[in-house]
Amino acid sequence: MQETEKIWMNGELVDWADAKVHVGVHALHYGSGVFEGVRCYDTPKGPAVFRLGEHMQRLHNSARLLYMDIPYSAEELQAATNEVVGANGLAECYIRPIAFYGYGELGVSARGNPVETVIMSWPWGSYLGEESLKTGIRAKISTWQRVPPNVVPHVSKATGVYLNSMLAVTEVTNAGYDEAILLTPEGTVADGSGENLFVVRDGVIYTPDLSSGILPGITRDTVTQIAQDLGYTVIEKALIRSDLYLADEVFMCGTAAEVTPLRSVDDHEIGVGEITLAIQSAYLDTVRGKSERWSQWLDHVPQLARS
Ligand code: PPE
Repeated sequence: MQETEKIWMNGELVDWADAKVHVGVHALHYGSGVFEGVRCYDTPKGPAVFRLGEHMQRLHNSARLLYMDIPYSAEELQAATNEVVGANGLAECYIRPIAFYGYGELGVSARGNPVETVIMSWPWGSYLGEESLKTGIRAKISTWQRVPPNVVPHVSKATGVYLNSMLAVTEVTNAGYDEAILLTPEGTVADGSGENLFVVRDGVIYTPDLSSGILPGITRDTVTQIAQDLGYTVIEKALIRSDLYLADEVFMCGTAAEVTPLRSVDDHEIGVGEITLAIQSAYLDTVRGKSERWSQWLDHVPQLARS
């Protein structure tokens, strides 16, 4: 990870090297944190954070599912994001807000522990490699299933939930593939280790519905709106693995992964399709402020604004 100058920690900017916690923090032992992944892109009017309000609202929703009160409102966290991104002065960066149970009482119950709130930002290029955006990646279905809703609320972007993704991606990358796809215990398609998933068949776009063990992705919502605007029908429904093998196109999307084509799934060749590439190009134009149509999704960083 590429270091930057400042990190916003509990209300103030601290030097990168000083943003530390004690080894006794609750979250380290029990995975009791919630986080976000947000991107800031360079636009003609200067750097802008994409859908920042929605990300901070989701952070609060994630916390609520863990009975956690973040001591800063979504609006305060938006202002804090501008502060740290402005201080680091990068035109494009990845932003990682995280709130977690800190140091106080050790034991499974989180009661008695303060909630620590941190926002980091650093340069993070293509998640699955620069080439992957054009040529696509090779995905494999993991033998690990997505955590079901009555085991851990996967709707919460909680740190502990990511052990599930870590196992899946480790398994398939060890086997020589680029990314994992997880199925639910019922056998329907959930998502990637860090992305939502879309399938194209006969010109219609499908994506697993929100009851399929998925995170309600902000990019998933962006892609749906952009695709509909381009004239495509987007249907949310339960998908099974053969829907992936027989698809004309499959792609994954997420803040980090943006819109990445899957050129094969479990060695079934699919190839990179034109609907995927059209959506990818509209997505990248949107986040970089090249299309006025979606300018309401861009939060310009005041400190870095260009006229
Ligand atoms: N599903 C999962 C499991 C997931 O982790 C992400 C984001 C998404 C869907 C897409 O959500 P959204 O970013 O709102 O469109 N994964 C984040 C973290 C990746 C990581 O390796 O860390 C991200 O993309 O920032």
